Amino acid sequence: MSFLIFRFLSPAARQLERTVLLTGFAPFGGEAVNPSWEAVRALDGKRIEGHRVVAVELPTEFGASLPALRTALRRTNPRVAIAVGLAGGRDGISLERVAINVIDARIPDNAGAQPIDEAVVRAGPAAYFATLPIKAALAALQRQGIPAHVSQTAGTYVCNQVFYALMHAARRRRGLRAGFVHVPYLPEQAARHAAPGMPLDAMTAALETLVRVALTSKRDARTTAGAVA
Ligand code: PCA
Repeated sequence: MSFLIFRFLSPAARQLERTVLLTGFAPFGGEAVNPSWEAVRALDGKRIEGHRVVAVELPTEFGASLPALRTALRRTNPRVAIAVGLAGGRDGISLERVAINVIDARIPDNAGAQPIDEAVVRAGPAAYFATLPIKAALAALQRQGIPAHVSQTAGTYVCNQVFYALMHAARRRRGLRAGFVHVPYLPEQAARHAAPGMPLDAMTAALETLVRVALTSKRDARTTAGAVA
């Protein structure tokens, strides 16, 4: 469908266009920027494997992030949905494997809320696995020379909450592949924190690769990316 025709379609007809939803987060914890949103925003409107990328910024708030996520899912009805957040201090791209049904906030969110040991979904299962082909994505990123690893925890803050809620919603959406990616600090943030960093264009390239792999690989690769401890 050409872009021109697309512009004149009703919202319902637009949903027929195949889309990929990417979300990033607003800055939090005293940082001026959140690289997750900067990287996702750079891909907004891009076509990848015949799908249009829609980028949405989520508030870094326990309360407001979930309605924003649900609205974005309803509006875009995506084939692939990847939520992205900042994990300052980590080295490289973290392909998250598992979302857990717990919130334990180390710092208050942007609205001042600091829930401790609460469920994301009351009576929900303890955890969900990402349905993205994370091993195939890892191999593709390694071929591209972008540092990446499979992570066994997305933490217990707003990112894990959104990841869990995304997977909870995905179980009722057939054909949707979903998951979560943490990105490290940008170089200027990394310098301030004496921590690892990554240039924005490498993050954006990594996300584009992940979307491409998610849209094209039927099954995940069978290679180990496990951890002993
Ligand atoms: N990182 C935080 C929340 C928002 C973000 O970008 C997290 O890892 O929970």
